[in-house]
Amino acid sequence: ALPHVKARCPLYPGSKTQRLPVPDDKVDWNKSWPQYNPVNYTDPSVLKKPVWADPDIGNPRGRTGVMGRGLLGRWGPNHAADPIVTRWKVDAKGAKILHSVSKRPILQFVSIKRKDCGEWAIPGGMVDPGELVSLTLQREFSEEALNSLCVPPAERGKIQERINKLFKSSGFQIYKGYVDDPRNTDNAWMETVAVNFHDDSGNSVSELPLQAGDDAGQVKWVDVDSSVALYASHSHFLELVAKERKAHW
Ligand code: RP5
Ligand code: MG
Ligand code: MG
Repeated sequence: ALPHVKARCPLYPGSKTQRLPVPDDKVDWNKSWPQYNPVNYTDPSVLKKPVWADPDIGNPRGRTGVMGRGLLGRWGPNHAADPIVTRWKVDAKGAKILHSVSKRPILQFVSIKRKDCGEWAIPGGMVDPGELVSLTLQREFSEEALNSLCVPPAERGKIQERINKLFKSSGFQIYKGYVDDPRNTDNAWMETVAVNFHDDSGNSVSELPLQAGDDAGQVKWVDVDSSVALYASHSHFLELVAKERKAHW
């Protein structure tokens, strides 16, 4: 293809903005040009946020020190969903155990150890194009905490039934928005919908055999407590769950 010419016109249309002159041999992105520092320009009419214009592409929380998309596929928000599956910590007789300091019942949540960084996390994942978030929540939990991708078809039905039951039950949306994720850049960042599915009686998902799968290396029930270090903003999501359920934090 011919290198564009009009897209390099010295004066940007409808403005007094001068483009940085780009020589013919530097048009190709593959040609190294470390000093390339183009003018940043958005017309005031676009900045006024008309319905047809995108919101500002910049990271809504501020600078991150990296431009481009890093590990993230999408410019702007990259959408994920986080299923927070909880139960009460009980003794051998099934009675709730109270925390010695806060005197509140202790929640436990299904946690996975991420293969990418080794940190413990909620078994969340990216929303596929066109996928309903409700399905993402169930699919990611099944893949990462139940290893559904590797369960033989014969056993799949029974587990799926249990899971359907829990995830059909009213999940409680605990958080929606920006995630403080280490992969974020100035131009691409994680956003999530975190939903709490609580097995109050301890007889639905609590009885499922946990098995790590996909991008999870380990899986286990972890006590919900402010001292547990977790990936990205996940500790904050659990704090919201604990407050909502009047549990120990
Ligand atoms: C976090 O990354 C989200 O809260 C979610 O848990 C996770 C989604 O990314 P992958 O697990 O697919 O890498 O920001
Ligand atoms: Mg996943
Ligand atoms: Mg994941």
